[in-house]
Amino acid sequence: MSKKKAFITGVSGQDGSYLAEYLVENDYEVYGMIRRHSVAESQEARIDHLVSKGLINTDYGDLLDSTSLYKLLGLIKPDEIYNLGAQSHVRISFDVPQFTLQTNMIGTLNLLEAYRSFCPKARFYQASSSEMFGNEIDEDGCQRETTPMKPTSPYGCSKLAAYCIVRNYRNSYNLYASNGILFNHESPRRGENFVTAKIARGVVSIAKKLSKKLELGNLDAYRDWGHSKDYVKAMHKILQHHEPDEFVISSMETHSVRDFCAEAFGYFGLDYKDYVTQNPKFMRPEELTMLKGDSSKARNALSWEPEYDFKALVKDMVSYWEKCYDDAYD
Ligand code: NAP
Ligand code: G4F
Repeated sequence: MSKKKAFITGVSGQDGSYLAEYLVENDYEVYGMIRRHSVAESQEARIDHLVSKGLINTDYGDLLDSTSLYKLLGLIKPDEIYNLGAQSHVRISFDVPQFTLQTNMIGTLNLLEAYRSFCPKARFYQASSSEMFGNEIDEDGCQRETTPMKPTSPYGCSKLAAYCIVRNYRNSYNLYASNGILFNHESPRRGENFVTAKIARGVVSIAKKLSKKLELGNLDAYRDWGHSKDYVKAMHKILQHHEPDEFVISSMETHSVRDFCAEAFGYFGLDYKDYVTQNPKFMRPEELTMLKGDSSKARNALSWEPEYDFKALVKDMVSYWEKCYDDAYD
C-alpha cells in the first residue's frame, strides 16, 4: 500500500518540526512548505535533522502567495493538510496587526481555496488557539469548545476569523476540515521570545553567572501549558476521527508566569524574586489573564492523553538550555 501524504505549512516552526518527526515515524510521506529567508542558514534549524537525511521534502511557498499553494497542492495531492503557518506571537501582533491578519486569516482562506480546488478529499487541520477565547471563562473557571470567543489581541482576532472560515468551508463544501483549539504548548524548540523559553534560557544564564537579571512583563497571567510533542499527536488524532469537528487540547491545569519562574529557578535552587524584574516593554495593550482548558471531549473521543505535566515540561526546557550553555562554554 502506498504511504499517506501529509502537507504541513509552518513546518520550520516548533509544532511543524515535531509533527513532521511524528508523521515520519508513522510512515507518512511528509511535504513541508518553507518561506524564503534572508539568513538561509538558520531557516531550517528545527528540521535540519529530517531534511539532511531526506526524511521529509521541503518546498518554497507562502500562505500569502496563492500561486505557490495551488502549485504545491496540485502537485502533491496530499491526504492530510496541517495548516500551522502563522504569525504566532501575540504581543508582536499589536505591532504588525495587518500582517498578522493577512497571514493568519487570508492565508488560511488561500489554503482552503487551493485545498477545495486540488484535493477536496484530503483532511484539513487548522491550528486554532485558546487565544480566541480572550477573557471569557465558563462558571467552573475553564474554557471549552462551547465557551464564547471574544479575543483580546489582533492575533486572537485573526485566529477566530480563520476558525470561522474553516467551519464555513466544511459546511458549505462538504469538506473534512477540523479545528484543534490548542492551549499554550512549549518545548526546547519554543521561540526564545515566548515567556517559557525566555525564562528557561534566562535562568540558565543567571545560574552560570553570565547575567544578573531577567526582565519580564506581566507575572500574574495564568496559562494552561503543555508540551508540543504531546500536542502534535493530538493534531494527528483529530484528523483520524470519523468526522470533522472542533477539539480543545489542553493540560487541564493552570499556572501563573510567576509559578513558571519559581519552578525554573528552583531547578538550580534559586529564588526567582532575587532575579526577575518587570519591564513595561513586555506588557500588552490588552492582556488575556487566565486560561484553563477543559479537554475532556478530545480525551474521550480521541483517547488522547499528554505524557508531560507542568514540572516535566519546565525540567525539559531548562535542562535543554543548560546543555546548550555547557556545550557552548566547554
Ligand atoms: P511558530 O514556531 O511561530 O511557527 C510558525 C510557522 O509559521 C513558522 O514555520 C513560520 O515560518 C510559518 N509562517 C509564518 N508566516 C508564514 C507565511 N506567511 N506563510 C507560510 N508560513 C508562515 O509557531 P508554533 O508554536 O509552532 O505554532 C504552530 C501553529 O499553532 C501556529 O499557527 C500558532 O499560531 C498555532 N498555535 C500555537 C500554540 C502554541 O502554544 N505554540 C497554541 C495554539 C495555536 P518562518 O520560520 O519562516 O517564520
Ligand atoms: O509566551 P507568551 O508570549 O504566549 P501567549 O501570548 O499566551 O501566546 C501563545 O499561546 C497562544 C495559545 O493561548 C498561542 F495561540 C500563541 O501562538 C502563542 O503560542 O505569553 C504568555 C504570558 C502572557 O500573559 C504574557 O503577557 O506571559 C506573559 N509574559 C510576561 N512576560 C510575557 C513576558 N510574554 C512574553 N512573550 N515575554 C515576556 O517577557
